[in-house]
Amino acid sequence: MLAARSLLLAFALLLGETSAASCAKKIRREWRTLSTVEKKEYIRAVQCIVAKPALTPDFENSGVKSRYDDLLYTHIQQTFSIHYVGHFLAWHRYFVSTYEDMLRNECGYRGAQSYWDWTLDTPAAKWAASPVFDAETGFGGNGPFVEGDASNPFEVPGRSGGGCVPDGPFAGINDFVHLGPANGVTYNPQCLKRDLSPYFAGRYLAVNQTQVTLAQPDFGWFNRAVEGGPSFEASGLHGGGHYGVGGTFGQMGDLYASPADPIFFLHHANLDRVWWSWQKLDLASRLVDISGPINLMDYTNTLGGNVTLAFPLTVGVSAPDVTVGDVMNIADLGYNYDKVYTLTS
Ligand SMILES: *[C@@H]1O[C@H](CO)[C@@H](O)[C@H](O)[C@H]1NC(C)=O
Ligand SMILES: *[C@@H]1O[C@H](CO)[C@@H](O)[C@H](O)[C@H]1NC(C)=O
Ligand SMILES: [Cu+2]
Repeated sequence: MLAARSLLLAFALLLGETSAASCAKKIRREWRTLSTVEKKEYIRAVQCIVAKPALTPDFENSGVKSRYDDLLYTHIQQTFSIHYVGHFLAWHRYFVSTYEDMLRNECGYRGAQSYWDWTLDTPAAKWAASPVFDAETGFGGNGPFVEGDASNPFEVPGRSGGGCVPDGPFAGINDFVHLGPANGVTYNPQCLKRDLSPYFAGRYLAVNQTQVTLAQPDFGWFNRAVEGGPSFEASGLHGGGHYGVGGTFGQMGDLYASPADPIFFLHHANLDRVWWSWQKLDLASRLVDISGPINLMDYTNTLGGNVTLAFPLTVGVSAPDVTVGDVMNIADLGYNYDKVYTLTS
């Protein structure tokens, strides 16, 4: 009798906990603070999304094979309308949140999207040893060195790899990536490649760069600090992560096809966290502060006006269309961060 009662009690507690957990806000945490079990569970969910059939309607020789490709495809298709524009951060916030929901709703993942605080992996000498690149509890590491060409304008300074990722959960899969490079959307099987640049990461992802970014007075300047300019020299935090991981030959260095590397989502979660950190410095006004070009790099508004809260965002087949205003507050997207950056001086 006693045993039966305590069993019932245990069951009631379990039920209570389950329903509380499913409506509680998702708390995003830094990759290295997850337990080994949590890391493996995240990777399992990524592999599940990579294996699920696509929802994008089929087209001639389509490379869009999986739910993962649905997201990669919409990013490729929209490349020049979602970068170097006022809604860059808003679009990528919604994109990462959509991925987080897919991992949870379609693959049974119970955690939140994880972020990668790359400041912890600088200076340059520490970069390649980041826990994110761990073969057992991360995403695998650098590819073997591939000779470059110093006269190539896309030769990323300090690049050190370029070949297929040799270890970790995505190694040895010759068709891990189906789309790209660049704007290619027909089936093109490729391995996952990395071309780490410790130099680049050390220069653009250290705490000093985060501080310069957080110190910007309004959204327009903040956004430009995050995105940087179109040259390696003018990079900001965004380029720091992309070229620090992808270099010249890795998918992360490809403006179109960068979401092909699952690390993309941890990098962009941290950029989102930088934005949220900046918003929290003056939340009431920064929940509605948005500006910046509608057209690529039209910072002087000669081709069009500024992006507003009413500006539409789409991530294709994976989630409903929304507006910039719908994603200004991360509470409305059902997640939060365990920690934010603070402005130290
Ligand atoms: C931050 O520090 C790095 C490494 O010393 C340096 O290369 C970079 O220029 C600095 N950036 C800023 C914005 O001060
Ligand atoms: C766009 O927004 C910026 C920053 O708020 C402002 O300086 C600029 O005048 C605006 N441009 C137009 C065309 O309204
Ligand atoms: Cu992007």
